Formats: sequence, C-alpha cells, structure tokens
Amino acid sequence: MSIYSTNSGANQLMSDACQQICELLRSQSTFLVLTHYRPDGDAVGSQLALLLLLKDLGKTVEAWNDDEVPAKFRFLPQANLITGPSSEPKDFDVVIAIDTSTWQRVGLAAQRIRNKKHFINIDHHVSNEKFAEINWIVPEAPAAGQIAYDLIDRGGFKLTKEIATCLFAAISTDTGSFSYTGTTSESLRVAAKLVDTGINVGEICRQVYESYPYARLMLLQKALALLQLTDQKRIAYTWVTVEMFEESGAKREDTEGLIDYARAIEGVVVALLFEEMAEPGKIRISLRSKHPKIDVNSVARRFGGGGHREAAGARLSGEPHEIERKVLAAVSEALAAATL
Ligand SMILES: [Mn+2]
Repeated sequence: MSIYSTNSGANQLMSDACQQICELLRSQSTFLVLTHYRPDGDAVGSQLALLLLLKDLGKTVEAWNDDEVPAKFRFLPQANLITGPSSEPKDFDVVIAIDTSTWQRVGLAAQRIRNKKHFINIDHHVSNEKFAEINWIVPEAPAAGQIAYDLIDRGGFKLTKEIATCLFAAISTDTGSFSYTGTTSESLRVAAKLVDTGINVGEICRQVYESYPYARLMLLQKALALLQLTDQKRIAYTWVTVEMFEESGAKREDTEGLIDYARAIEGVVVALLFEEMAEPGKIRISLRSKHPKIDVNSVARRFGGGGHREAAGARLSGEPHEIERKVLAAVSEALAAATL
C-alpha cells in the first residue's frame, strides 16, 4: 500500500508509475542513476539509495554527477561510487533521474548517454517538467528520499541499513531535521522504519550538521555582515560573492544552509541568498518562505527557476545590483499581493 495512495485519479497515476518502475528495476540489467548538479543531501542520499538498491539486485549500475559529493555526505555508504560523467557516451537499459526538476539540471551527464531504452523521473518538485517516459512526481513528499522509500516498500525490495542511512540523510536534510512545514506524519513514520534497520541517527546528524569546515563559518561571517532587512523587516537577504569565497577559502557547497540564518529571523517572511557564480555575470538566487500564503516557487519561475512553495531557486544573468533590485521587487510584490 503506497503511503501516497488515495482514491484520487492523480494518485492512481503515480501508483502506476511506481509499479512500472519496480518492474523495470527487476527486468532490466544496466542502469544509470542521476540527480541535479550542486547536489544537496536529498540528491546525494536518494541517488545513493537507488544505486545501492540496484547493486543489491545484482544490476550493473553507475551514478554520475557533474559536481563532487559534498564533504559532509562522503561518510554515506559507498559515496565513492558516485563519479563524474563518463568521458565517452554510454548505453544504458534504464536512466533514472531523482530529485531533478528539469532534465537540464543533470548537467553534462545528459550528453554522455548514447542510448537508453527506458527513462524514469522520480521527484517531489512541484515545478518538475515531467521530461521522462515514466514520471513519478509526488509534490506532497517533503524529500525525494521519502519517495525512494515508498518505491522500496511497495516494490518489496530489501531495506538495508546502508540504504536506510542514505534515505535518513536525504529526508532529514530536505525537511530541516523534520521541522519544515512539508514534514508529515508519514515522514516521521518513514524515519521510524529507517531507524528500525539499526542506523545510527546521532552519528548521521553529527556528520551532516556538526562537521562543517571552519571556512564555512568564515563565509557565514561575511554573509551575515551584509545581511539586510527590507519591506518592514519581512524580507531578509544577503550576498555571497566570488571575493568572499576567495577570502574565506570556502567551497560552493558551503553555501548550503546559509540562507537558514536569514530565514530564522523573527518577523521575516521571505529570505533570499544571492550568490555570485564563478562565471562572470551569473547569479544564483535561493528563496525561502515562512508563510503558507507566499509561494516562492512562483517567484523563482518568473526568473526561469523553480522548486517548492517554501524553497526555490533560479540562475540569472546580468548586473548584480540590477538582479537584486528585480528579485526584491518581485518578492515585495508577492508579499503585497498576499495581504498578510
Ligand atoms: Mn529534494
């Protein structure tokens, strides 16, 4: 019984997708598991869980990412099996993308697939473009890892301690340690099942949340120094610049979670982080909403991005101040329209 099964037609469709995916996992031989570049905990955890599952099923499986596994997730079982994309195009029976809202977000990997017989897309982003042949999109799941759990459960596959470790890291990070609005009783039930396999919750959380490099703190210090409040202190935003990365020695992956400091300020409804990319003129924006009436996914979509109602992002090109002005105006407009 699916944890998402209801009598609605949409859920019936999803459940069919799950069934089709289970059949392909059993019947096919060679697999490639992909997720988005700049992977977060949910991306790495879900990707690894599928890789481990397929290995346990005796399949030939690869997992690629344009970017390295962030240091704090390298403790995950067999994280070293995630490699860069193959230098030569390769054939696979099945290509799976997980936690990836658009096919473009798998990056270079897309160009290194020659033939694929089947194409699966498993995701929880409401903005998912349903780019594959089989699309299993569950926007109500707070983490892709929770959908991966459902797949294992419904498929009758073995939930090993290694897989459970990956899924716990995935769900824990995407729910803000089971604290964001999207966290449901199902998330907690799934977490309980994962803990039942004997995983070490304390150790996983210590690795993920209490093992930050000192350089990240130095980057945070610089970002907090630039923090601004606007719109009757309902919008908090800050910047991380190329210069700040150079001065602090922090890596790109170290920006993960920085926005939470802005988000956590009393009275703040929307938090924004502007990040200057290495490529000149490119800015990455992250948005967080603390109010159910404010949908930052729709704000991000105006700038060619997307995500979830409470957490979204986009990449823009242009002059930094001009981008800041445009994006803040859009957020301000969303606040005014919501009449909080
Ligand atoms: Mn996710």
